[in-house]
Amino acid sequence: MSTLTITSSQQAIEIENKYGAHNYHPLPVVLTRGEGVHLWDVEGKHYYDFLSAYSAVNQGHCHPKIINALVEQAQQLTLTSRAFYNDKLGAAEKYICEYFGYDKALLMNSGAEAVETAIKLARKWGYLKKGIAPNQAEIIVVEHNFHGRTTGIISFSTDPDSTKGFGPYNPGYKVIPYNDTDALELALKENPNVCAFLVEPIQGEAGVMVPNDGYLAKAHEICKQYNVLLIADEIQTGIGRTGKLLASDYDNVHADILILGKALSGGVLPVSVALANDDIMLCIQPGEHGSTFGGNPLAATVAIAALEVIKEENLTENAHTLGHIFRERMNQIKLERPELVTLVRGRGLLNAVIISPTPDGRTAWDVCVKLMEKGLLAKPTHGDIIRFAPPLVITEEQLHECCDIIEEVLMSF
Ligand code: IF1
Repeated sequence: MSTLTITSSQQAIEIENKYGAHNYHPLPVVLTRGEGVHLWDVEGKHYYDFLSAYSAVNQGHCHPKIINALVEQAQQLTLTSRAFYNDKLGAAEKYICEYFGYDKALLMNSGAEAVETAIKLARKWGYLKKGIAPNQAEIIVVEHNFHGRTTGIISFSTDPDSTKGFGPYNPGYKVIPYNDTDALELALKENPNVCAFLVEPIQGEAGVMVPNDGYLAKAHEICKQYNVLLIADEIQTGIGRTGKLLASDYDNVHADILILGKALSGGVLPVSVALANDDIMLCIQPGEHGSTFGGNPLAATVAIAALEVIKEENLTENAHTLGHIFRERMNQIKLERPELVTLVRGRGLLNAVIISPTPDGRTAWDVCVKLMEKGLLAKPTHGDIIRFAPPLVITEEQLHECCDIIEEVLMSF
């Protein structure tokens, strides 16, 4: 059985179509190399990356410092399981805890695993510390949430594509509107069994839904009033993406449980983490939770390097500054084409542009295909929304070049 060498994009697409599950509908581009904000396809065509693998590549593709850390550790020790200690996990836990201001870290792999970990921590805390009766703990979530794709997590999704045909669903969740603290207060007032409120400080998949200033702060106040934990899912919004280290920082909120993933490794391998203080984290005792690869020395080493890059290269500040420039440029286009570009929103370099279908039925997907032809990669979501999220290493000059491409394409619709 010979190993396959891909020599053309068409060949790659056909092979994937034949042998791969059809759980995605990718843009027809086959990438083979990435560096910083740059991507190249199999035919050598260059693209600017404006998705960053859904904000996993904040540090830019194949960042040399992160790759060097990966390669060096990979030649020394990659996995011990947690049956034994290793010399890298503690260092990473300490670094991450001090970086974000928590007592303890529980490292996992995918974002969904860290979300499930946070749910288990909150429930355990609810039983042991809040005195909720066994198996009665409830968690409040919001409409249009996205927290991952496990059967547990989709149990509280409001997106039919994420839930249809995957039942039965787990009990123990109540959905309220996003950006509505009255609804949250009512939910907590009427139900003493609520252990936590799980929310994205800015909703990514829903289309970069930015809540009112002060929403998260008010929500946290209400949670404290009713002895309920605030769980912030910053897997997509965290680690500099929105122009602050965390999107929660816009409201000066320090969540009781903080969930990170994606850019925690700079897109090099899956690393995620749930962070909490001792009164919550120590509710889970030895043998009650874990994972084969969670906290492996390779992931631990890469996570430290990925977080060092964010600080050393001032990527959070860059995202804040360039985010304003990007939205200004997009709003210029909106002024000229209000019937096509109906809304621009976002924070830092997590932005979305809402595209109305053209009279001849062309949609955000068609815009993204044209952008791809012009050398810029972005992905539509929910039909009419294009998320624009380049790596945070993008320069002002590159940003303007990319805005020129977006402008040229939108003005041609
Ligand atoms: C897909 C979406 C983005 C996330 C937040 C948890 C997770 C994610 C806020 C789970 C993951 C990814 C999943 C990926 C596409 C992408 C995505 F479109 F699905 F919703 F970014 F918006 N919390 N988001 O954004 O983390 O288990 O994937 O590591 O499933 O298609 P994961």
